[in-house]
Amino acid sequence: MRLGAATLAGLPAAVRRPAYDFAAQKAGIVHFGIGAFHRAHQAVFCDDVMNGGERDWRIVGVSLRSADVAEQLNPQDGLYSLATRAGRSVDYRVVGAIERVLVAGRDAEQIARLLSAPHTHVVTLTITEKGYCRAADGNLDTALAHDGSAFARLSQGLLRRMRSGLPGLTLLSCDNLAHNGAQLQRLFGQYLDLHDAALRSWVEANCTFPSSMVDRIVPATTAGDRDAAAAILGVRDEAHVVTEGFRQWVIEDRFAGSHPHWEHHGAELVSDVRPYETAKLRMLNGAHSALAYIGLLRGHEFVHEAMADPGIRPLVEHLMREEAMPSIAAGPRQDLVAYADALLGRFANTALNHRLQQIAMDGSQKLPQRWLPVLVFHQRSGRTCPAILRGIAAWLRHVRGHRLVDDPLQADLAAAWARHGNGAVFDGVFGMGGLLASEWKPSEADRKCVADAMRELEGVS
Ligand code: CS2
Repeated sequence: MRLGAATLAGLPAAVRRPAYDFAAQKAGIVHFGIGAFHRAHQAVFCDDVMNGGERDWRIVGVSLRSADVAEQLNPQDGLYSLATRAGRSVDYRVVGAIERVLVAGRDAEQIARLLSAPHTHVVTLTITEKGYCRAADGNLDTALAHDGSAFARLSQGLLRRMRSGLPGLTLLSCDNLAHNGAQLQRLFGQYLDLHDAALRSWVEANCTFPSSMVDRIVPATTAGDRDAAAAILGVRDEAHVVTEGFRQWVIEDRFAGSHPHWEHHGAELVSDVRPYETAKLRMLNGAHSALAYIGLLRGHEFVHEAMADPGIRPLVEHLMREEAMPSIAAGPRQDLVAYADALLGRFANTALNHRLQQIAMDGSQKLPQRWLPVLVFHQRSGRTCPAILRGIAAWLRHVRGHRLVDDPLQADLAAAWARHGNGAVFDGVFGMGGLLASEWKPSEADRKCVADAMRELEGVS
């Protein structure tokens, strides 16, 4: 037996479920990139909104790569369970916010129809860093923005919307990118420049691209998690998601039309998201990446295990408090010391089993916003960042390819290793003309620090 509309009533009483008639709600949102993160974050906010009485804010999800999530959710009427784990307690609820899942490469017509429907007001995106089709110089890589990409689907749907004389949409990026709204606007704009100048002008005049900071730790669901859920629910849930208690969503208040009142359910609407996204990228995500690469080299599997390693934790604290924190201009309501304390507590959550390997993927896309701006900040006053530099050394070791490397630049990174070898790979990647060349110009002290760390990590890998 599978979770679905027909089995919902039979679930144990302790499992919370939608208090609204989910099947009667229209979809007001189209979401691109319907992974576990979306199901544990934005979809839950929408579920809360509808539990609170607002109507027609269901979501149609679009998968950009495989049909896996469609196969998990569609036979379950879009229903899935969410396990929130804190210490020894686990809370289960069923979320009714997702109507169904389409697949970008297969359902182009349906996606275009939805994007041009009068009841659609908002498009949200969690397409990961690489979904933005950026080339090394930050501009659009036209080869990546192929026909099945989010940009292609969006432009097709928005063209129809423009022709129907409907109002524009709010296009809301929920990815871990600095200035994610502005980046989406710029890159999608470059895509439209190449394809349809009239549509580009219409989008500029009618759509908005608010930035947002999203935060919730969501480990990839395992077979064991699904079995544990089945034991509680009494039915199988192939779309089950596991998460932590904490959640945060800070959204720039710039909507093109109506939107769900997420702000009545814990989200914050602000005029400037930058201090929040900077703190999150540099303190949370920056520390995560260091934990991942150093932790994997030291033989750990999960974040909480790496946090318990006395050879890692002080370094992570140093990265957060001494390197990232001073580089952030905090907003008026932000307490960065309390933020660091809370993050260390969240990372230590032994109930989550958050795999380091999950964080380690796509490093070439993540590090530029997590570590490099911090290095640039300190470079201005001649300081180095030993913790980040150790992270860089561990990342370089990681992408050498002796273990599983999942990164769109994997082949280029392997080539950099082959060309430069141990002694020069750092300069080959971060120096002038390198794959991750940036404003950061490594000093002699930086080089020595990375070289020492690479030698030392060689011993443990
Ligand atoms: C992580 C993030 O996988 C990663 O790179 O750093 O997914 C992190 O767990 C989330 O951003 C937390 O909100």
